[in-house]
Amino acid sequence: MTADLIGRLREVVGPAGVLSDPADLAGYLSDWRNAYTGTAAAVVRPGSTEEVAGVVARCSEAGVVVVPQGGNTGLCGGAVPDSSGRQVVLSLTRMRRIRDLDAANQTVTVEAGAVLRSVQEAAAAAGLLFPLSLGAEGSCTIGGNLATNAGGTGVLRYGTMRDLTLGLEVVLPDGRIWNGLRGLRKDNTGYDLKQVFIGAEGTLGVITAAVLKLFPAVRSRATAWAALPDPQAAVDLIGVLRELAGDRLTGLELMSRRSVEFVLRHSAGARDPFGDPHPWYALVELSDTLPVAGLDAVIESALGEAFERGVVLDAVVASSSAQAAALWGLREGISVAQNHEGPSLKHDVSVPISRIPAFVERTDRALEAAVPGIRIVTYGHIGDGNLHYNLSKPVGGDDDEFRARAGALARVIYDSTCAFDGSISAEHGLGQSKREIVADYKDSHELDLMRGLKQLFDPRGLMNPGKVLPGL
Ligand code: FAD
Ligand code: 2HG
Ligand code: ZN
Repeated sequence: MTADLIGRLREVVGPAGVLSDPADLAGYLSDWRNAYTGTAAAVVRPGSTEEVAGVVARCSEAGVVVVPQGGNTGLCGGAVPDSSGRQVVLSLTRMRRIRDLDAANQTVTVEAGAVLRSVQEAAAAAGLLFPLSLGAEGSCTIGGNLATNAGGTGVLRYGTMRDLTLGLEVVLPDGRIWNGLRGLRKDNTGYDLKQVFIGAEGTLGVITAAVLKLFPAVRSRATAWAALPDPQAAVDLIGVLRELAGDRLTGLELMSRRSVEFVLRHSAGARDPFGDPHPWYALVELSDTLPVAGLDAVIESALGEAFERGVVLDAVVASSSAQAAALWGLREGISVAQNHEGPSLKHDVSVPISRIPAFVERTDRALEAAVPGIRIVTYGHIGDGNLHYNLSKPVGGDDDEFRARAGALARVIYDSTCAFDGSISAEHGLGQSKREIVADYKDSHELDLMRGLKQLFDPRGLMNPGKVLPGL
């Protein structure tokens, strides 16, 4: 049956578009962290929407599961097939065209396999901005960004992928093509179907193209690194910056000392901006679409005010774009640096910003009681109330022993998140990693409606099943 299907897929995409030799498949079968590995009957690489539709239709006829995959940078195993060897990975990476850039409408229409950075560059070449920005932007794709409703470091000002999308083109689980590529900022003709596919992690259909919003280019920017005594100071800093810099506040990231220490230890050329260590750090970015002189003065005076109020212990303002990039390197380097310290248990949570200090205090206390010496690596997009509450084993600890505690430690963090009215996945999604546990933290009516949606869109359960919710 598999050989027969592979033959039919080759008719759709040509012989080079179907990989079935195990040596060619390896890169598609494990995730970025090597936390999830599966096997597949084949990897198919279509070059057009019609080819995607042909592949999905052939798989549907054969009753074979399709696992959509973009840049494979996802952090919860959503793009990795199971271990049956019967699933087909559908890689979108050949579909990377910018179909249209409409400067007057401030929109760009791109194919799902376009790498995020290439879309940012296309916008910049037209004197405009596509504002989604994240550490994996050199390899993640627009389709993956949409399917995970990616966030990143510009959400404070521009929102998540949901907020940046006007239209979608989707191949439905039976192979039909839905053309919803509308570039409209106003469209009240019933249910907003594109939003159902965004954040669905490839479980309802394959996104093949999107119309995305563009914005005026940024013409001035100021970046600073501040030392803070505790998370309460970070919350207070948001208040000071909102008061004194208004909408120019574009980015606000929080990092614990341990997160930064990992980067200083493992990233060549990384330097501590201060002589002495401090418990917490904030990375602040202001930007303006006008070439305003004096944005540095705004950030300096806001941080000066924060210093006066006892919120900031020390601060440095970047005096060149190279220095600003070095500060961002300290922040963006944390994921990679943590991988050098053994297994990185990832938890990507959000709570209301005002409750972050109490949340961190309670969660840290509970984690330290559960595993004495555990290394808590807390950092993230505090301006969005989103923290990456990652864990590394105690110094000298055993990798497997630590991995065996993963489920119990996740519960410690999620119970605390729930007690503070938060979400157990702020930006990375559920994928395989949280598909079982989510049922304990989400309203049962909400889960029922989600199951109903899955049943409606994919009654035969052939589109990336077992991601998001179990058994679907
Ligand atoms: P993949 O990993 O290939 O897939 C992710 C999910 O989307 C899977 O469920 C897959 O089935 C589905 N999918 C992919 N393409 C399609 C498609 N065309 N149609 C339907 N479903 C599809 N995420 C953030 O939100 N914010 C961050 O700041 C951030 N920083 C990161 C930093 C690093 C160093 C790394 C490694 C990851 C980071 N991520 C972040 C996570 C990841 O980059 C994002 O989730 C990204 O959006 C995934 O894109 P991708 O193309 O790699 O998707
Ligand atoms: C980030 O903000 C990403 O750096 C990745 O969302 C977080 O690796 C992580 O846990
Ligand atoms: Zn993040």
